[in-house]
Amino acid sequence: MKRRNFLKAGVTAGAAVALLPGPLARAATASPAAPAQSFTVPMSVPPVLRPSASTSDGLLYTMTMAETSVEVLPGRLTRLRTFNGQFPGPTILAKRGQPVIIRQTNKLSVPTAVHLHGGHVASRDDGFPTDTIPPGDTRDYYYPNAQPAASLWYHDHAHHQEAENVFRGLAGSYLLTDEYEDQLPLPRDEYDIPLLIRGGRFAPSGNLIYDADDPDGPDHPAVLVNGRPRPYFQVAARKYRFRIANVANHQLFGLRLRGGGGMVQIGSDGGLLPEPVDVSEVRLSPAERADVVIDFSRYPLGSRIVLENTEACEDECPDVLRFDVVRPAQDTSRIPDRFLPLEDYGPPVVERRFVLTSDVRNNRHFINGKEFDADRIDIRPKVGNTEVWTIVNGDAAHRIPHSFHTHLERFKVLDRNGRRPPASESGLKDTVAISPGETVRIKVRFHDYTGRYVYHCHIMEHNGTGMMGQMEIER
Ligand SMILES: [Cu+2]
Repeated sequence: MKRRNFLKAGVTAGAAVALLPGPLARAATASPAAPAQSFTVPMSVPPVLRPSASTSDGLLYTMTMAETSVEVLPGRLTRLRTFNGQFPGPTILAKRGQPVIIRQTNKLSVPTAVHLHGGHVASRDDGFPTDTIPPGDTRDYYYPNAQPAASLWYHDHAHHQEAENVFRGLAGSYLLTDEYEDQLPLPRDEYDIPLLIRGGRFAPSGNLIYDADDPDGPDHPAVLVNGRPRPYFQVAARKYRFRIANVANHQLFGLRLRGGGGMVQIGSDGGLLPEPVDVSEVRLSPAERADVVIDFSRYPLGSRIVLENTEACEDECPDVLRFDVVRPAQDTSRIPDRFLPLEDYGPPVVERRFVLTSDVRNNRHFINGKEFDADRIDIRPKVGNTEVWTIVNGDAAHRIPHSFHTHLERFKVLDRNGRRPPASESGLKDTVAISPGETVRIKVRFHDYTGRYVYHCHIMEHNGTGMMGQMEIER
């Protein structure tokens, strides 16, 4: 039987999945471990990596990609592909104007390519899918950090290998700040926490079951936050900033505080929004990020507040994380009324159209009818030009969502099906959800770098099987 991907449609069509044969039966024979009970383990915060040297080119960080056994489920070890033995990888805290070099050594048995997602970096440092680090080799990636503050993340991007590499652990946070953000009275330090959210299916042994058709599982048997299953997190009764990232291969998350309770979204993929937005739910397609502030001072001490996933509700929406309000705290943080206006990209001089389609039977994915070919340049944008891209999800019939990501440059979302996007999409972005049948227009500007970069669907199994294009930016 050919590899099939229709279960991905189950992300939005949960009920229909149960009627489908094949992969579901295989999932059953694989005997996945019963979902862990919610809230039995504390959430961990990925440790911040210290630089190993300060060089004239920038701060040098050292990472090794290797197989490591890590306790993910309580009391069991999971064999993972890790950065520095950690799952998720260590957090990099970077400052605008202070370049970073990450020296990556690949001790895995598969090639890797490290991509700084949302990073404005030279082509040679972008982790081009075929520009890989062979097993045993070391490579330096140079990140100039010349862009505004943003919650970025790094992950593997080796062509055909990225989906499994990321599923097995190769992802981490890269939080870039700048002088403007640094002087804002937002929650900081131990009150500024990354939340990397994804699914995972585990065998009774504790090992992850990777199924290219359906890596997160049709029934989302485990949701991992910072590498732990449905953990609890003890918080003080004050404001926190959470850098939420959907690092799943294909799963969508709609994150909401059960029982109501608002959040304030202050940022998205490309940095701070023009102004904060009150939200009751944060919807994230794969690779999208949202910075939100939650004020726990409105809850009495002892309160337990569940963050739930509205994308997979039956009687109740599944648990993701529980915040336990355990101690009082001083709080001098504040959310400003507004942040900076977005850069003016000016009028577009080029318009392009990208239609995303799938051959479900053969698990092939296309942009404008073509599969990715590293030897073919699809578009040649010019430095200094602003372009409007119309992106069409042509998979309405299969009910397959897509998540469109541009490397190098951040874009503005102009409209969805001709309508203004929600305020949560009012900032600069690098990834945008495109629901089945939807048409989204974005405006992108090519500022400076020339060379080859990719743009693709960030559902890992889609870009790995064709839904990716190559641009060569020219002067
Ligand atoms: Cu896709």
